[in-house]
Amino acid sequence: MNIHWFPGHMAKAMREIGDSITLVDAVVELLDARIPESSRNPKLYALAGKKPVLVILNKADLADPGMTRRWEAVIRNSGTACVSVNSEKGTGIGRVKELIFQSAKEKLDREEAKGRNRRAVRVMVVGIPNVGKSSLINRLCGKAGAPVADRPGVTRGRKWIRIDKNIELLDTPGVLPPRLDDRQTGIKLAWTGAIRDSLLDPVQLAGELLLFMSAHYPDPLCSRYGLPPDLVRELSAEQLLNACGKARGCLRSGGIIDEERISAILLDEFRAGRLGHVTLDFPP
Ligand SMILES: Nc1nc2c(ncn2[C@@H]2O[C@H](COP(=O)(O)OP(=O)(O)OP(=O)(O)O)[C@@H](O)[C@H]2O)c(=O)[nH]1
Ligand SMILES: [Mg+2]
Repeated sequence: MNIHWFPGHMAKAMREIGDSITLVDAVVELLDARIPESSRNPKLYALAGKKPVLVILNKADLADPGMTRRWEAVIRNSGTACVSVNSEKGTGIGRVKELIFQSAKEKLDREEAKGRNRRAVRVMVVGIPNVGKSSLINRLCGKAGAPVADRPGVTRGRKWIRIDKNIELLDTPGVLPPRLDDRQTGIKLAWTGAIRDSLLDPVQLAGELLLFMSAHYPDPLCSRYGLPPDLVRELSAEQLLNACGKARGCLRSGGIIDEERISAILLDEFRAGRLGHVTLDFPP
């Protein structure tokens, strides 16, 4: 299973983010709460330089709540502000605004002490494809979000959106290239929908997902597909796929399991959270 991210795309994406970072006070890095390690791009910190990076764990509704608490602690202990949210429903958005405001408060206080007018904190949102950047931006804006007049010095027509009197947001989110350097990372990105299925073999993906689920989250899998809880850990990927296929009636003529169909169903159900609250990256 090989996944390629073209080096040219990578360089261009990083350059675009680098250009925008010079315009903001802080960067909001959106991670997928199910894969806080696999969805982060360590190169971002070099680009951000001394600017604060705030980590938001999005899609927390799909992740294992106990694991999310542990990840928040790990990230905070590393000196980075962190909060978990559900950008689809809007849960946790108030806390995001507080963190953004806090991140640059000292800098703005210093500017004001030097006699400059008080201004809003400027931020941009970055994250891998499909992590929920647009959803978060929409939630932050709510109804109050209104475009801010073009600011002198902002080239290439980039617009600012006023979130409230304290925060302005650069309207274009930065799409960070996902890290595909290691196979396990690539698979987790595919399971969560960050990279397109067409790049990978869905039957292999679903089979490996079943092995992961049976090892770490057997209960929701067993209850949904009627698998035997005492035996599920012993089953191979193929046996698990077959059992799930049978449970769903995914059969071809002759009673052979339709592996493509059950694989697509399993991946869809996982992504929609129907296989339970699952975290794929374990905190150190
Ligand atoms: N369950 C859940 N789904 C979410 C959440 N946030 C976003 N989504 C869903 O995730 C999908 C991608 O969301 P977007 O906001 O379009 O993600 P994006 O990062 O802007 O994606 P690109 O622009 O394609 O890179 C959509 O189907 C959203 O409804 C969340 O907190 N929980
Ligand atoms: Mg988007």
